[in-house]
Amino acid sequence: MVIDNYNHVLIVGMGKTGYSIAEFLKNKNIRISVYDSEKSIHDIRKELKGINISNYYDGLLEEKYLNSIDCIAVSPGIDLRNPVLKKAIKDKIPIINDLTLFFNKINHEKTKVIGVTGTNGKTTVCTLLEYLFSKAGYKAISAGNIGLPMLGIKSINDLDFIILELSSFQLEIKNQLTFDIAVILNITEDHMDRYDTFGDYAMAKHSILEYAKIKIICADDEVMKEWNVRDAIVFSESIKKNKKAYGIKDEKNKKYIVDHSNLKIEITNVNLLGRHNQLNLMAAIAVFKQFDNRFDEIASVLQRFPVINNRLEWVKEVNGINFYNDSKATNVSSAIAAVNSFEGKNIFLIAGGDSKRQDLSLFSKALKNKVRKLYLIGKDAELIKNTCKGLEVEIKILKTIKDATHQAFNDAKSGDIILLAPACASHDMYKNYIERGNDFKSIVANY
Ligand code: UMA
Ligand code: ADP
Repeated sequence: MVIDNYNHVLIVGMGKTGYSIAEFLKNKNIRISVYDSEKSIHDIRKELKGINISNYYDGLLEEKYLNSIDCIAVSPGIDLRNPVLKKAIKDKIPIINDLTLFFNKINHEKTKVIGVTGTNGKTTVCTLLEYLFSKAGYKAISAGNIGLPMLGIKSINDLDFIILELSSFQLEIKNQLTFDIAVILNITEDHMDRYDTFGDYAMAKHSILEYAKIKIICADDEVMKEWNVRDAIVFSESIKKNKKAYGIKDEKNKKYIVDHSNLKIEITNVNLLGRHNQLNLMAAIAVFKQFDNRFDEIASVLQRFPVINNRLEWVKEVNGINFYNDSKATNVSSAIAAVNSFEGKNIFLIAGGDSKRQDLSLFSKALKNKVRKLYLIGKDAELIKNTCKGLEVEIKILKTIKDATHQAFNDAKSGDIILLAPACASHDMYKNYIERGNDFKSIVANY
């Protein structure tokens, strides 16, 4: 796909991605029109800072906006099931995204591109990789779903590594993506409000592997097991016979990441809690090892890697009760991973929000014998309560996180854990999961 062959591009969605696409196209002698359902022309003009725009559209996306358009560039927030986009696909108007354009821009000889996807753990692994590469003396940056639009990376061809965090929304556009390494961490249910079936969601993730030079996947993942990916490097909680496998080894009360060569990296005292984070660490090590073998240094670098905000983040200990903020647990599987990280402890769990059409029965099953009390908030509190009826624990519905936290603090005793791991999106009560986490932290700060 060569963008210069097109005359008139319609950018759909003017958030971070839309602006970065306009910036990318501005000097290419291509007409640009823009659409955003919410934003006014005035707002968009202010952000575009003098970029020449042919037409501004808002409200509902209409077929007439496609007159004279020969390419549509969509933002990840745009649902491709929109009737106008479906019609455009039928009429063979190419639909591209920032990833398509990114591969137009990158000099692959100089800069290696690592793509990381999965339902959970993307930000953790991308941040970890950027940290590892940087500490090892490389120029590396992570971008994409993590927050910095990939087209916004500065001095792109000076970099040794670009680590792209990719959501299913970014991968669902057909692209011939030649990643130097593609990683899929796991595939469990999420974003079911954007997909007709779980299979559609999984296939979006699968597309990262199609043209990748090296593939790294989790051997324990039920969905990926079915795919029989050939020639993949795998990581797993148990050590596999496979020569290309990374596993965990327990030895004299210490924990190591090992492979079938001489690799042995101690991870006993890393700051990242839980078995899910051991998988994340393995994925990052498996990537790093493709380029660098200095593992003695890396082991000590790993020990210093800090917990990322809102991801199983320890907040405070009060009267022997420890508070953890996992506001980024926006789906069932990440909340389950959080609960499983405190084996043998009494957990007082705060959950709820918008459950995004997920299958909540898995959540209920996973909490059995682990959670002492469940405090539910938000839009789907009642729905979750009904699903968790069989749990035989006390379930309370509260209006706010503040009420839920106070209640949990009343109920918990020294040695217990109060955990915010909502299993749901936050937008029914907050702007995003960060605000939700900050709210929780500020409540706990007052204890
Ligand atoms: N809009 C429409 N019509 C719609 C939907 C949105 O016009 O039907 C407009 C909105 O009014 C808004 C703009 O589109 O002005 C927003 O576009 P966007 O939702 O694509 O958001 P961006 O600001 O471009 O941010 C996107 C990612 N957002 C989503 O995937 C929803 C960001 O991931 C990403 O960091 C950013 O690109 C840079 O690459 C966020 C996210 O929530 C953090 N991702 C999901 C997740 O992690 O679960 C996938
Ligand atoms: P993403 O960028 O994919 O959303 P994050 O690293 O931000 O991933 O983590 C999102 C949530 O998932 C957090 O609650 C975190 O504790 C949890 N998590 C991280 N890695 C995993 C994993 N491998 N499996 C399950 N949950 C995970």
